[in-house]
Amino acid sequence: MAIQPTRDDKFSFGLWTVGWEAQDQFGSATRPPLDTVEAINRLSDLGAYGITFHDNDLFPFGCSAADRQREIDRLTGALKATGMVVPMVTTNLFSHPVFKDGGFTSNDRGVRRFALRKVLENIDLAAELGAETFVMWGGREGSEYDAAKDIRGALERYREAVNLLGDYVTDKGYNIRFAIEPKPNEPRGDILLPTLGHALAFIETLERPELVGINPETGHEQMAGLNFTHGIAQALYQGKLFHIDLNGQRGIKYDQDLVFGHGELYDAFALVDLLESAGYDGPRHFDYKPMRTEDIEGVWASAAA
Ligand code: 3MF
Ligand code: MG
Ligand code: MG
Repeated sequence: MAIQPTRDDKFSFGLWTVGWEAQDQFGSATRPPLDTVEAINRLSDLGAYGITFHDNDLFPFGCSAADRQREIDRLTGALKATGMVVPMVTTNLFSHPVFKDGGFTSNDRGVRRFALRKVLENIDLAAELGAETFVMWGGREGSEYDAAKDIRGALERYREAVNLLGDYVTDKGYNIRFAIEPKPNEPRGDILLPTLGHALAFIETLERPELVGINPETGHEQMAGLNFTHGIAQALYQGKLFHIDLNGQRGIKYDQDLVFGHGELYDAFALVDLLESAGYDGPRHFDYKPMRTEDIEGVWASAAA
């Protein structure tokens, strides 16, 4: 039996997933860049309802205001043509060398201020596009050596940053909530807020905890050897599952970002059972990487899977 997804299934994809050019630590890209409009059209044909992106998936870091606007216009044109929506937006605070020691927790005050500025600008864009969730993955908020960062100080800076963002959306009257995405390591040796448990505890220290939840990713919890489904159950129990990144992982190793269900199959089954029976009605968001050995047709086959 062929199963055809519909918009009611609320499947969404990061632009960076199907658009991944498949470069890794040891090898360069094996696929050419994928155009935003093409990505939206193909995902729409497959039955997805949403597309998500980092600011710099859409337009390059440091581009002119006119170039930025042109890419936004191309995006909104494709959304209008297909009926796709943008349920979530996120910020790239990890690719540019300036973020080598993090954004919100960089030891350099100038970088911390720049990171906040970049996020605020991107929140305005998220609001303009009608996104209701703003994800924050702190990929570079961490260290390799314990002496390299004062962790208590860094957490305080993290907290100040998220408090400021909460004030910002409140003052602006935006209908946006934040979702912190935990990950134990990679690219940093150790990342702050490494598991959903750490993130849930951190959220309670904030000035507006009601505005902040989590965006757990299947593989990230499994990288820490944890039971993802149990974690999601706790997030649901605490009313904090604001968004979810679905993918596949096989055991404790680097972040594999396999297709959902192509990792620990039984865990994937238990998770679907949980989400459906709990009545989770947020996006079913895929954050995976089509395998580096695939060409573009393989990319679309993996998205269909
Ligand atoms: C890395 C990730 C990220 C986050 C994204 C926020 C590049 O392992 O999972 O993807 O999901 O930055 O949405
Ligand atoms: Mg990942
Ligand atoms: Mg993710």
